[in-house]
Amino acid sequence: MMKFYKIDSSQGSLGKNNGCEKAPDLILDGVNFVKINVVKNNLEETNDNIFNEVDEGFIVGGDHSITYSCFRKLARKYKNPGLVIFDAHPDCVNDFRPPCHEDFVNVLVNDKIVKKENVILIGIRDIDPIEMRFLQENKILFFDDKKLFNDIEEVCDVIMENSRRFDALYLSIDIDVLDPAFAPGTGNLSPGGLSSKELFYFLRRLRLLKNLKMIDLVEVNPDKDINGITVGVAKQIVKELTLKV
Ligand SMILES: [Mn+2]
Repeated sequence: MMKFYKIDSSQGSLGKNNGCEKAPDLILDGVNFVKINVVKNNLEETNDNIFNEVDEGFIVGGDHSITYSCFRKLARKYKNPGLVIFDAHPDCVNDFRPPCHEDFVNVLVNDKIVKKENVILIGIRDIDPIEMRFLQENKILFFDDKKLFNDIEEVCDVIMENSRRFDALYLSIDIDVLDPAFAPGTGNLSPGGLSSKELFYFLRRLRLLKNLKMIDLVEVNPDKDINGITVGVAKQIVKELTLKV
């Protein structure tokens, strides 16, 4: 049985996705979970609590800054962990401390918590020039919308091959990787994303990997949702990834 963790914090979104702290209760409705101790107005202490209380399993946020502390925990246990991220944004604008939802990839790489060759970004399409420079300088493997559009199966083959190299795989899903038509309830909408069906295709293959140890799902915002579409797709993502095969 997969263990579930709930992190109801939007502090790391810097006010850009207030309301996403309400998502875990809705997404994990009817599921047993461990509740991480979130300290109001204190991102640093919240991050420490996440690091101390979280372990292998499925973590539902919350904003994307939670990945920083969750991945750190995995990196403490394994020598060669990898980080596969589905996101419209590369989340590596600054080296901001404590890391927020726009910077955590930058901080994980700079602090060598993750090897730069062990990071894979999928679905990025809203990229700051600073971020593009960071990705290129560090030779981070990424699949933007153009590369994805060519042949999604071939892209998935490459991701699977790379992911098998890691002794532990962390899979992070920012709901904004989906096109806003499929997930309108989030803080930073970016047109031209994956369809739900395309994301499920990736997840159905990735879930087969034996080294998959930790998963997170972030940035779902019930306050910005329309007819529960986004919460609905988030619930389906949890189902797809926890189905016994
Ligand atoms: Mn993100």
